Amino acid sequence: MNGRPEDFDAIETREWLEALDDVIATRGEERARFLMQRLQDHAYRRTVPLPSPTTPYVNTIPRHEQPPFPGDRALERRIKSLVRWNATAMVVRANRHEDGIGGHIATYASAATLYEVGFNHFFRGRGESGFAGDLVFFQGHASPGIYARAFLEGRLAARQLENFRRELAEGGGLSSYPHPWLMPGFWEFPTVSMGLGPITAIYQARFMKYLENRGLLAPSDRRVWAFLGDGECDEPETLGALTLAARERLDNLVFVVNCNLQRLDGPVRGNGKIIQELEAAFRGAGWNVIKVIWGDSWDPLLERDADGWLVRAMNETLDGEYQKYSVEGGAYIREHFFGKFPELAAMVADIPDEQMPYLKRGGHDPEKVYAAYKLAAETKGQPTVILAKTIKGYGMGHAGEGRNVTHQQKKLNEDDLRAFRDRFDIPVSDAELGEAPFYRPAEDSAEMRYLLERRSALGGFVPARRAFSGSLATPQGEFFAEFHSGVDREVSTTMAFVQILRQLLRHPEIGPRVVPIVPDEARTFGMESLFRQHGIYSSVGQLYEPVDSGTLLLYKEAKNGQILEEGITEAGSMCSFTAAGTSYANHGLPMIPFFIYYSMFGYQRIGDLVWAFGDQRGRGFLLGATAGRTTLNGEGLQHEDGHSHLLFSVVPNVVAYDPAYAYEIAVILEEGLRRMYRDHEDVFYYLTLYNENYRQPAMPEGAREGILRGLYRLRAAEGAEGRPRVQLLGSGSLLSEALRAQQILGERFGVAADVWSATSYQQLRRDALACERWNRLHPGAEPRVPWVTRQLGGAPGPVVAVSDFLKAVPDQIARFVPQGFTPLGTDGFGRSASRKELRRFFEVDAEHVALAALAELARRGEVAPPDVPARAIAELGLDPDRADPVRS
Ligand SMILES: Cc1ncc(C[n+]2csc(CCOP(=O)(O)OP(=O)(O)O)c2C)c(N)n1
Ligand SMILES: [Mg+2]
Repeated sequence: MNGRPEDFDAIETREWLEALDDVIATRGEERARFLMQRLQDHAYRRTVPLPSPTTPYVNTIPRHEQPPFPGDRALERRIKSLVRWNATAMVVRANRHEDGIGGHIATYASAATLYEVGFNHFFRGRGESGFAGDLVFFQGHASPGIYARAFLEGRLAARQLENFRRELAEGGGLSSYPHPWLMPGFWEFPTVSMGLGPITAIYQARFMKYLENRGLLAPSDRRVWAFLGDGECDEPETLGALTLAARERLDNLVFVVNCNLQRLDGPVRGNGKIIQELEAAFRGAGWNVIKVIWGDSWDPLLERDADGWLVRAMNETLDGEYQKYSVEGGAYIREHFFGKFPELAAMVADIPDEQMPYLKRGGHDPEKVYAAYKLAAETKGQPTVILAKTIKGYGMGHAGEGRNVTHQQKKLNEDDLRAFRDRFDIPVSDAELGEAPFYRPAEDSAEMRYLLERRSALGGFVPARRAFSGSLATPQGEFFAEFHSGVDREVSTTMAFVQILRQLLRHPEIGPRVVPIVPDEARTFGMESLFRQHGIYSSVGQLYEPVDSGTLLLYKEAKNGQILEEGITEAGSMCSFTAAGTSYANHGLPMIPFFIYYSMFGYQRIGDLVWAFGDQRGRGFLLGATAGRTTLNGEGLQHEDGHSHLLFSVVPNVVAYDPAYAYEIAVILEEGLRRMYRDHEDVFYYLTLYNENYRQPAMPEGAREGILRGLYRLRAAEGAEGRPRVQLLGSGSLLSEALRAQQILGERFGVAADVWSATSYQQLRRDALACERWNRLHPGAEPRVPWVTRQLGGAPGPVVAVSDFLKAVPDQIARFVPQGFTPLGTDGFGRSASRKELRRFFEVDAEHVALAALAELARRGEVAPPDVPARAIAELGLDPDRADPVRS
């Protein structure tokens, strides 16, 4: 195990070790460390492979360095037992109410001590301001324990516990997992999608330092605690940002990994050792690693282990074997663990079999856990991970302790409950036992007073979510006027957006609250000039002279830099967006993040983080730049985004726009700022931005409402009288193709076309569905008419819509357009080609728009079928036998 070679000369080994002991004793630890480092360097130069990145499989903190435990062990055990009981009863009762409703007992059962030590001694509440305290990320599946504690604290009623996982039951219930959307006064961080909690926690800790370094938040010793599972560590997000945490010296961050050696199906590393593997990963990334493997009953054995037999057995035993020990009796442990070496067997000869199982694991020993937390809290300049070894389903006995099926065990029979009650000494009588009743001691009992006193000393209950109620004076009217008047030069919507962002950054009140976030793409979007002016945030400032120091566009890093230039990590950037977008709730400090990225690498790549952002009521603007399947010249299949609008349409509180012009962007941003930062709406915005340059016209009179609702008439047909008529809808860059089609139709086919800007099919559809629902539920009342129907219903002729997205995007409104609807879009894989070629290939250019309009008119007999469409195909140079782009 651990690639450890055999010791074939024990005497020589002992001499080396004694020499080191001697140095420690006479010259101190510092000198010993120096010698070890020299030895290591020397070995490296002699090409001796470096020693393993792991330390022995024992606690990082030896007993003699353990601080005294400041709490009342007996009372804390009692409280913990009651929490265990209520958590279990809650899950068991829920499943009696409704079979299959689910819930988890085993996760919390393994983590109870890890949480209780935190609750009694470390987690700081929000304090009087309501916005201080620690940010604690709870493992999603441990929620029953967190609810059970809140019940003891008097924050949740028995009725709510009764309705665990039945939120729609009368009197309200409790959500399965941490969801701020569902329990906004309680949960702060959605963690249940594995991996999102840990990576978000890292960026929350980093953002706290950012706020402090920018002078927006007073420096404090507030901490971020993230509790996660050992199985969860297989998610790439969990370990993906570890180096950032170390690089940023996030000593305000503590990870606690509950290493119960199991995940859902079975062992996490049956053939290996998850704690050692994680130790290597975290240590290699630069974290302070604290292993809490063994409980105090092992200490005397370890202290007698002068020749290292015990540690060797610990090192060599696999997790699969450790799991087996947790379900087998003492005789088995004696034979298979202590029986590995005769010297080891001799050490435990006087321990009877029945005592063996009480050789506890470290994560179940409050003193060991306390020591680890204290050391973590005192560590400077580094984040800390605590790797705590536990048993999954601890206390569940035959019903599940340490078994592979334990994760999903949610039904305990009376015998199981009795064993549980007896083990944890719960005052529930035999007669009541079958009911699995909740139990809360009297208000003036010693345990209740202790529990409440501890929480009050630590600043209040955890978790508790608050939302800042003050408003930001967001800019309105005048501020945006300059963007309404059009631009004479040809510019892209990306450039227009950056111009608005620049002005927002200069705004006296909200400027400092703006947080531009970009994953290594600022030059692509023309944002590099912001570097010099606003600085790129760096916790250490700039320690080198930048290569471009003499230029205007210098790459300036600064300790108070405002821009979060995240490097190539959309997931990390999304986490920064999350930290900034929830700052109003976590710190009482509303921040305005603008996360601008390559739209293809947005939802498609990090959709689950976007979903979680919605859940936690985050606020801010996501900007999918270089949008469109055809507008992005040359980049091809993996870069050309033709579907993010479909993906974003699924998030209930996102407001998504596909604007074409600078003034549309200005109107949308003004409204977004108002809704989120003045009126506290829990929404966030997604806007697509394009890189095609064209003239930005002035805003037409009265367009504002339509821009926001998703559709307005941009240019009416001229000389429509007596001619066939069509309605053309265009979005984003492709609005210009609709305008060109208007011209083609008028000049070459005698057809009059009105052109509309469709800024948001998502908003149009939501409004239409809301009207439809209301009408269904109010049969006698005056029916409500959706905006889209009000706009297009009376407009003459068929409707053709074109966008740089899948046909399914405009198709969202088809049902609400009475006169028929033809969507054109970019279904299919992108191609490396020019804009013009791509638009022809995907059949979204003006010529195809014109053809679609004529085909629809011909079908209705308003132009001569089949002559007119056939003439269009021939005259406009369209190839009818070209392969369908969706299949080629
Ligand atoms: C992304 C994601 N995939 C799968 C799941 C389903 N799931 C829930 S808990 C679990 C096992 C968790 O194991 P571990 O992280 O070791 O936590 P433990 O319960 O053992 O403490 C799985 C697979 C999930 N919640 N999220
Ligand atoms: Mg686990």
